[in-house]
Amino acid sequence: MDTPKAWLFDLDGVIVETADLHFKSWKRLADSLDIPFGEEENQALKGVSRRKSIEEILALDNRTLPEEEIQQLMDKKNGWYQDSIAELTPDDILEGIPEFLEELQQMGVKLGIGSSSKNAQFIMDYLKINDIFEVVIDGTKVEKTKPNPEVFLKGANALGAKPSETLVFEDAASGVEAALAGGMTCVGVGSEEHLGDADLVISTFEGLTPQALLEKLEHKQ
Ligand code: B16
Ligand code: MG
Repeated sequence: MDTPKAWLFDLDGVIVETADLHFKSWKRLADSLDIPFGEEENQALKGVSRRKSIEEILALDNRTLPEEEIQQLMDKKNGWYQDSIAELTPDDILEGIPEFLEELQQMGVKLGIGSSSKNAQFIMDYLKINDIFEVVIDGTKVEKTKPNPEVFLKGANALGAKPSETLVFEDAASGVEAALAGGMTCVGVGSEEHLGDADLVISTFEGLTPQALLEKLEHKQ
């Protein structure tokens, strides 16, 4: 394929392994509510907003709670989660990502973040990656969570690219769905089992160059 003009990266699970930190905090909350919750149930929470996540957890046990209690539970989970991300350092950036981003910078393409998280800016500060990305669209800037394409459409637009000129990297099925619904090409980062709808699935960025990735995509299309 032609070199995309805009390269949009999901944050949690693509740039840094915060997906596991989200899981641990949700698991702690679910345990406190006596709601059975494991890795498989957690898949449905990846990429979606905090609000949608708590709704999914309560639905596992057909629970309904007053709005005030829902807010308290979200705040509790976010407190635990914020404590865990405060430990992040640039060493936590996933294998191969620094090299991959450096090559993209040398190629002169546009780079952006498309995340559902309202904590994205904190995480980017801890990882010291603010200067790399021209545009950050996160959970504070969208109304509709993934799988709605809003986050990526806003990202592409802010980078001056059409959806067809944009490549998205995502670790969540909801995010892959969002990118495809927005008319973009999507690379899934993770397993074929969960991300099979993506145009291409990679398990890691380690040892991968942008050129090699584009060749892989070319063979798939
Ligand atoms: P917060 P991403 C998403 O980030 C996470 O994948 C998802 O698990 C989380 O619920 C969501 O952010 C909201 O996060 O509670 O920090 O606002 O993968 O889109 O970068
Ligand atoms: Mg993610």
